Formats: sequence, structure tokens, C-alpha cells
Amino acid sequence: MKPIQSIKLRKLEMALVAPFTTSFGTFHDKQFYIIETKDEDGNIGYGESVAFSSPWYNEETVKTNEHIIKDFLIPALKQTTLNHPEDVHPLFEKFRRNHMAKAAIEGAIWDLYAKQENIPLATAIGGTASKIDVGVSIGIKNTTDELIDTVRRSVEQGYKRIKIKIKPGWDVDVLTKVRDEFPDIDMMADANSAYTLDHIDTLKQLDDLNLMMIEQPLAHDDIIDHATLQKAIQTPVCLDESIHSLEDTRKAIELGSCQIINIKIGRVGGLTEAKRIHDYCQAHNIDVWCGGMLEAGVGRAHNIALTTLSGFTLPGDTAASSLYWKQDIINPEVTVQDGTITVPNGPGIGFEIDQDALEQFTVEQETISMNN
Ligand code: OSB
Ligand code: MG
Repeated sequence: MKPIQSIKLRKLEMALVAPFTTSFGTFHDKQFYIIETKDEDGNIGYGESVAFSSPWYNEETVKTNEHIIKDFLIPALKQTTLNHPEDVHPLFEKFRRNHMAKAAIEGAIWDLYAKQENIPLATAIGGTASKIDVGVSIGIKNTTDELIDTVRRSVEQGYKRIKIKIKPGWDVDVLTKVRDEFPDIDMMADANSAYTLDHIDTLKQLDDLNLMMIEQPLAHDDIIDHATLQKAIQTPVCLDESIHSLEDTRKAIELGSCQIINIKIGRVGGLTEAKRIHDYCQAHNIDVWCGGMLEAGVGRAHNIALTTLSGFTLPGDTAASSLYWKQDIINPEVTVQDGTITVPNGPGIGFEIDQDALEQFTVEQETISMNN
């Protein structure tokens, strides 16, 4: 690929249209990095970091992203010549973890490469789908009625599956009421690591609810107890937080810790590793789907590209922009019709950046030249 001339780091701040509550906390707004990689022809590749301001989901934050990107990742890029975006993952491997920081840079390089080649990002990574199925993730609400109203709206909007966040005290009773109201919908639960094996009786009761899966019931760093749990329950276990790499994937599958894997580009350190995990799961008959991290348009576009790979057999969490943002930073914003997103066919991520919106939400920016 043609060399990168400069990298711009933009810190954005955007308010969510509605608060989003998980077992670990409530999000009202989001600060995050947008990375721009520019070449001598003026092509710009875009990447988005999915790290949050607080280390709730994993250990990374917006501030650690800045440190890792500026002090390690960009200096490493300056000392090398990239032939292809797949060169980025091995280059960054000498730095431990910090996968979201790495994925943001790698994503901007993948987009730049696809624009240089004048092909869609989906095509560049080997994706073929022209439409993808999507579901929606519904946060913890104040009342069961509020949850049921939100589920009803989501079903009416056509989402292909409904994911409901749970935590101890907001689980079997609430899900039973939702199931009674909607006997036939594809429905699943996500615990974000809120349980231990001490809760096994509660988790066994979920077997009566015909859930597609339960996502990350146990500790964020566990694959052993999840294997014990999977043997004790019928509901398929899906891992999210516990999977950071292809190696983690291999071990979890060998142990029987899960039957399904949620792939998040940021959590696994970029599109290259995400694709490898997808390929491995496909070869081992493990269903995968693309997770979400309340992304703005750039991250959403990368998720859409990843989901075009043929092993993404289950609907992901990439819902419409309007469920998260009053104004997104891409044009057009992501829309969902009958539970599907039409994959754009323009070069790279296939969405224009709304430069006015981008400027409006930028709170800090810095451009680093790659020529010195
Ligand atoms: O566990 O998938 C998760 C949001 C924030 C952090 C973690 C998760 C989530 C979601 C929402 O479930 C996914 C989305 O709608 O982007
Ligand atoms: Mg999850």
C-alpha cells in the first residue's frame, strides 16, 4: 500500500439519545478517538476506538488510548514500511494488550488501503454479503413495563433478535415476563460478567425461557467456570469479555466454555485478528456474531464490513445510528429495514464522513507527521 503521510487523533464527545445501563454501569455520553490516516493522494482512512472513559468493560480508557497510540503505536509505524494492513497486527504484537488502541489505528489503515484500492472495506477483508441481519441490545431499565415497551418497539422496528441486559435481581422474573408477552421472538440475555457459579440455580432457570444464548454470565477473565456452567445448562453460552485473541478462542472452544462467540473488533485488537477468529470458528462449527460498543458511525461501518464474512450466522448488535445519536458523524447514517442493513458499495467504509458533525463533536485534535 502507499505510505501514510500523517495520522490525526481526534477526541470526540457525543451525547447518547438515551442512557444505556449494563450490570457494570450507566452510559450517558461517550468520549472516544477517531483516527485519520492520510496518504499523499489525499485519501483518508478512518478508525474509531471503542474504549470508554472508565475501565468498566476492560482495562482500557480514552486516556490510555492516547498514551499507547502516541508513545508506542505511531512510533512503531514510523519505523516500518507497510505493504498491507495485515502487517499492522504483527508490528503491534510486541506491545501487550491495549487492543482497542491497536484496533483504532489498524482500522484506519484498513480503510485507507481499501480506498487506495478503490474497493469496499468488506471486499478487502473477504466479505461477500450485500445485506446483514441485525439485532438490538436493550439496557437495564427502571421497571419491567419500561423494558417490555422497549422490546415491543424493537420488535415493531423489525430487529432480528432482542438482547436484554441482565444482572442479579434483574433476570429470571423479568425475562419470564418478556417471554410471556413475546412467546416467539428470538431473544437472548447478556450479563456482562455479573454472576459466579454460586448463582448456578438462577442460571439453570433460564433454560425454561428458550433463549438463543446467554452472553458472558461469569467473570470477565474466566474460561474455566464457563466450561463448568455450559455443562450444567442447556442454554448456549456465548463469550464476549473473555475473548481477546484467536488463542483465547481456541482454548475456550477446546475447553467447552461456550458454543457461540461475540466478536468485537476493538476487543481482539483489530480486523485482522477478528477475521482470523471468524475463520477458526467457521472451521470448528462455532456460530459468531458481531458485538457492539455503542459506536458512532465509523465504528458502526467497520462492524458492518466485518459482518459480511460468511461465518457471521447470527444477527449482531449493530443497530441503527438513531437509537444512539441525534446526529451521527457519517452520511448517510446507518439505517435498518426489516432487521437488515444494506452494505454500502463505495470504497473503504462506504460512508461519507459528515465533516460538520465531526468538527462539531471534536474536543481535541492533533496531527502527527509520519515523515520525521
Ligand atoms: O457487552 O455487548 C456488550 C455496550 C457497552 C459495553 C458492552 C456491551 C454493550 C452492548 C451494547 O451490549 C451494544 C451496542 O448496542 O452497541
Ligand atoms: Mg456483551
